[in-house]
Amino acid sequence: MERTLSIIKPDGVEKNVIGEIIARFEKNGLGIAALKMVHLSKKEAEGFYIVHKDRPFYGSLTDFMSRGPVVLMVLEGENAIAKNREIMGATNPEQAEPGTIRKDFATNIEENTVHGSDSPESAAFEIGYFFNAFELVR
Ligand code: IDP
Ligand code: MG
Repeated sequence: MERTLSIIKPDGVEKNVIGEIIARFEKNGLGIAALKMVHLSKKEAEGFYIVHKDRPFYGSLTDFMSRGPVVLMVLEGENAIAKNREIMGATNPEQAEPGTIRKDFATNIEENTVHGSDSPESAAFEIGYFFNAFELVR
């Protein structure tokens, strides 16, 4: 069993596809261990994406991530980190495989609908950034 952090980004919430996205995780064998909807502040988005602080898109990415509500989830299952990344598709929706969330819903490389942790280390940091032990309900 492995856990990963998933975010339905502001564009996904705006497009009204929260249910469709969650259904894709469940149909692919990932369970939900924690879930909440929040509106991140600019500072909270900056802290979450601190690894990208020197990238040219950091300012615009954190503006985007704080412009409206997001859905935060901890997904769990076998190989949850890799499985989630596969279901999400490539960062740039133009390069994403057919049938992936980003291919089907993303607007562009920045507004790409979902986030998923990329390693056990980032999953541990990202889950701890948003959830405490009491909120991990299984
Ligand atoms: P990932 O979300 O597929 O792991 P990362 O390279 O970790 O991709 O980038 C984090 C997020 O930053 C992306 O999901 C996307 O929202 C945004 N991003 C990545 N590359 C670019 C870019 O070249 N221009 C604008 N935004 C970008
Ligand atoms: Mg990443």
